[in-house]
Amino acid sequence: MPSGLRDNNLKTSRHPLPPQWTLLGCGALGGVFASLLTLSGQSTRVLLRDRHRATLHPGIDFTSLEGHTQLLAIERGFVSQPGQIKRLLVMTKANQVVPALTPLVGQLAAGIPIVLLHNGMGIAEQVVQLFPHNPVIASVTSHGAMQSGHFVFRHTGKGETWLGPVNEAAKGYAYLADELATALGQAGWDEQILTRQWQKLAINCAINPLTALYKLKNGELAGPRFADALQQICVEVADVMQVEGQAASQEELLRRVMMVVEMTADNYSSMYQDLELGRETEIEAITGFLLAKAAQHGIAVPVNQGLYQAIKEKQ
Ligand code: KPL
Repeated sequence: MPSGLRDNNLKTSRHPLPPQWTLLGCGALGGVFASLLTLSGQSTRVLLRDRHRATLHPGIDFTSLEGHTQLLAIERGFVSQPGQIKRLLVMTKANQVVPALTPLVGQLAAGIPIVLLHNGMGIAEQVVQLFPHNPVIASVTSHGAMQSGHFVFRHTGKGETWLGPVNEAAKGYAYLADELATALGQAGWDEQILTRQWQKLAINCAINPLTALYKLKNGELAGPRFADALQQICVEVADVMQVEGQAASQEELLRRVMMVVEMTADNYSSMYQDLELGRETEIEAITGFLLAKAAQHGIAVPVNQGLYQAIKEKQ
């Protein structure tokens, strides 16, 4: 179908077996991933909180990167009656991961993989404590997504997605990346996922607080006005990464940040959107995590500290 056209025929698929993917959290990125998985033929269900039981669910209104809008029938379930889960993809905000997963303690058979996809760090370790018998997998993505209404999602940027093991039980689950790749175009498995998490943390420390505080699109961080701040943020993150055993140069981090600024120039960061909508931001899991690590090692991170404080005051 040519771009910009709307296809109003509800796409349905009947799967007698439990869905391959159960998604917990259906915000902008969760909605886009659910849509892409469904379109790739992988049966997908979104698990919602029980307070959404009364809300209408006509399906997902999904607009692709090419501007093609269609209605997708996606099964929904509720956390109190999760049904059979084969693999769980958790796409809530960082601060919601543990509260959203807690009702599922005792409901997931040992061996069912839990894939975590959120900004920030420090959450996966808590999930391992909650689910000691399940493979826990961390992931990072640079796909862009927007939500413009109830179950209305737009894919705004094609990016990379990487998965890797958090605990021993998760080794050997690389095939999950292959399955996601068929939906996302690319997805890889990396045993050193921690390094990629740190690199993504640097990007989020740089882009999210600045765009949220100054009410800017990501692309507006390019140019001289924010050059010093971005550089300083990367110097501080690189300092902490080094003592955490992660090889990192501030030039490399800054190069990655500027690449994302350019690639997502037209997007509003998630922290900008959260502040605008009066929602709790992910500042604790992003800059808060960096500050906690810096404090443990006695490293000064004044620029990140200032941004953290400023976001906390606003939210
Ligand atoms: O992850 C993001 C976010 O907004 O949370 C970036 C990479 C900054 C893209 O907007």
